[in-house]
Formats: sequence, C-alpha cells, structure tokens
Amino acid sequence: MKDGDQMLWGSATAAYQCEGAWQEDGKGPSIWDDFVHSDKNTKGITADTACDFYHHFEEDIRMLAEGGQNTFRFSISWSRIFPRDDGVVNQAGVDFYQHVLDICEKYQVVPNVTLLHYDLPSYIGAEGWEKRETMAKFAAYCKRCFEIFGDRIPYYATINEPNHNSYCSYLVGNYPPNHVGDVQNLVKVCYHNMVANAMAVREFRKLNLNAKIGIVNSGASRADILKDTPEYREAKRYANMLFHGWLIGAAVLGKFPEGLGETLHKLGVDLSFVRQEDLDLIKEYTVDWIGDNIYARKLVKPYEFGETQMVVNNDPRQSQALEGVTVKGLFQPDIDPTTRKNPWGREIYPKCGYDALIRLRDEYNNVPVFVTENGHGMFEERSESGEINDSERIAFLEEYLDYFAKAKEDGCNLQGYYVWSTMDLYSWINGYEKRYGLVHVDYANHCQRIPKKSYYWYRDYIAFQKKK
Ligand code: BGP
Repeated sequence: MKDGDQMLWGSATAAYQCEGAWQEDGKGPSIWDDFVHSDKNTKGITADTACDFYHHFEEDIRMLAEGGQNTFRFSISWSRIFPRDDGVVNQAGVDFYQHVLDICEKYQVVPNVTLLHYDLPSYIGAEGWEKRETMAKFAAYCKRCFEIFGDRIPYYATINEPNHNSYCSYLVGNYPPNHVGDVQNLVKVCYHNMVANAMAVREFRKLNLNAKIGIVNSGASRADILKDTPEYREAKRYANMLFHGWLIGAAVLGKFPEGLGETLHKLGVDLSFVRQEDLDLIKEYTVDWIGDNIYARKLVKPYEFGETQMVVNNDPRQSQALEGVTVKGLFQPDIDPTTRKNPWGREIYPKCGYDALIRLRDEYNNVPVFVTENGHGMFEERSESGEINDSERIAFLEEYLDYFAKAKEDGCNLQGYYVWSTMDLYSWINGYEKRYGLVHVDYANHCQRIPKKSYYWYRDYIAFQKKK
C-alpha cells in the first residue's frame, strides 16, 4: 500500500472496553455499567477495570507510536464528561481526554475519535434511542465536544456501528436494552441514529473546524451470496438495504435506499415517526468520511423459514451456529463450509475487505474511507519464556491488508487503517477470553503490557509500506 498520499496506520479501542475507572473522578454510569451490574449479565463479567487504559494511556500511546503507528482511534465516554443530565461538565473527565490528546501530540499520533461507541449515559437510558429527544441531546453533547476539543481532533466519528448496535440491542437482545425480536423499535432506533448523526454534523459544520467528520459502519459494507441466481441476488439486495444501506446511504448520499420504506411497510413496521424535516436534515448534512469495521462476510441466501432474528456467536461452544440476520420473507444467513473460521465460528474471508471498499467506490461516490477496525479474536497463552506468538493473527492481518492494498490500487479512496485492537480489552458479551490486541494485557498482574509478535510484525509492515 503506497504511503506517499499520507495513509494513516494505527489501531483502535473504545472507551467502555478499555478505560475502566468506571466510578473515578466524577464519571457517571453508562447503560453498559448498568447492564453489567444487573442480573441480565449472566456471566457476571464487567469492564469496571477493563485493561485500565485510564491509568495506562501514556504507556499505551507511547507503545503505539514506538510500534510505528501514526494514528489512534479511541472513543469518548459521554457520561465521563457529562455525568448528569444537567449539561454541567465534569472537568476531570475533560482533563483526561485532553491528556490523551497531549500524549498523542507528543508522539505525533493522529487521533481519530468516536463520540459514541455504544455507552449512552444512564440518564439517557438503554431505551434512549427510541425517543426523539435523544437526537437533540446527542447533538448537544457533540457540539460541546467540538467546542472543547476543537481541531485538536482532526477526525471525529459521530456513532460507532449504529446498525450492529441496534440489531444487537433490539433483535438479538445481547446488548442493552436487551429486547428480542423487537423490529418496530429496531427500525425507529436506526432512524433516530441517522437523524442524530445529521444533527451532529450540522453542529460540526457551524464551527468550521479544521477537522473532518464521519460515521462508522459495521460489517464490511456489503452482503454476499454463494450462488448467482436472481433469487440470491434479490436476497443480497435486501440484506444490503436493511443492514448497511440505511446507514451509508443516509450518511454519505443524504438519503435512505430506494424501496426501504416500502419494504419496511411490508414487514409491518409503522413508520409514522418519520418526518419530512428529518429527511431534509439528512439530505443536507452528510459526512466527510465513512469508517468500515471489517471482520467477515455477511453471507445471505433466499428466505426459507423462521422468524426475523439475528444470531451472534460469542461462545466458542456454539461456534457451529449459523451467524447472521434472518428477515422473514426476504433473506436468511448462509454459510460456506469450505472457508476458515475463528474459534467463535466467524468466517475468515480476506476478500470481503476488497469487496466492501470497492462497493464504497462504486455506489457511494468513492467516499473517503477508513478501515476503522480489522482484527482477529483468539484464545492466547504466553509461552514459558513469556512471549505471545500470535502468528495466526499476523497471517490474518497480512491477508486482509493485501486485499485493502488492492482496493486502493483499484481506485478506492482508502485513507487509513486501524487494527482492532491496540491492546487486549473487554469484548462485548464475551469478556476477556477472546483477545484481539497487538499488545497483551496481563489482567492478573496489574494489567501489565507485553507486545505480541503481531505488534512487531505490524511495526515492520508499516515501515516497509512507508519506504515503498
Ligand atoms: C465491533 C465493535 C468493537 C469490537 C469488535 C469485536 O463490532 O465496534 O467494539 O468489540 O466488534 O467484537 P467482539 O469483541 O464481539 O468479537
């Protein structure tokens, strides 16, 4: 991948998954704090301490920079800087993020900051996105962040994965508010997320900062099929529309995909919450860039049976279960028995990265894109000499990166790439047994950091790309 055009190379985290310090320095609780401390959390695992980024951030950013990376993706915890619903800032929370930015500056690391990565404040509530008023509250929170941090942050993202988050929260029920099969609210929440995104972009534009704003999509922006028949192509069209299209379409093109309203009507969704003024806002306030979190393919096939639902594998004992979304009457998940899978049954399919980026090139005006997450979850052990030999992760990254490079060569507007994750951290629902980091965290030993083999490999890979 050529670096002459300032390609950014880094890795990513999210506040709830890494910070810990859940009650420190005036931080208010988030809906994830509430959820993990409730009896709905059957595993009893929390991110109260997580990998303790709150107390290790200097070391983490220094290591990231020494690993050749020149960008760091992290998120701001809304309830750390606004602990209550009164708009009064918690200065200690702001200071924490200013210090993180200071350290980024010190090491010449470009911050890419997500304003909401799932952890709504408790006062907004786990069902907050069902209400219209949350859109204005989110935009007001973003506005305050733009004013406070200004162009110290050159890349802002409004929301991480509104699609995956709404599907998990309202279809699977594994994220708060844990509704199962609640299609009506799922659609409403998706819609409110996209109007809120436009409202935040409007606030951003008013300030005329020397910065860019984006939003982050989940799941490699493109559904795929194993057979090229009219029925399969139709299943793919619906899957793209209902999973990625409403997000990327609204954010990048300023409109929801054609046929979306009609399709939702047919599914029995009452769309009376849609207002013309919202659609006008979406049309006017589009993003500067899109983030794509790329892990695996979303394989679909024509609908055969079953209710509308989504299955996510986060338990290795169930790794043979078929992951994905079924929409009654339209499509259901498919599986390719010939491809490799990780221990949780998630497909390893590097070409999905190429296909996703080419779709953004061809169908979304070649929008500037960051691969905001790409990584490999593994069980890991330290060797007797204390090293972490994660060659499997290196092979994964190498193969995916080859396809991203090819997409860039083929004209896709790829501007940056982030490995998920900077260091080991909390995995939503799964907890700590699934590790993604370039740096190992010894949770039993004061969260000591130990670079893995992949950390050194990534450092050399970046150096090689820069020399090219
Ligand atoms: C994405 C999220 C990340 C991260 C990643 C890995 O959807 O944006 O926050 O968690 O997935 O997911 P998991 O830990 O469930 O394997």
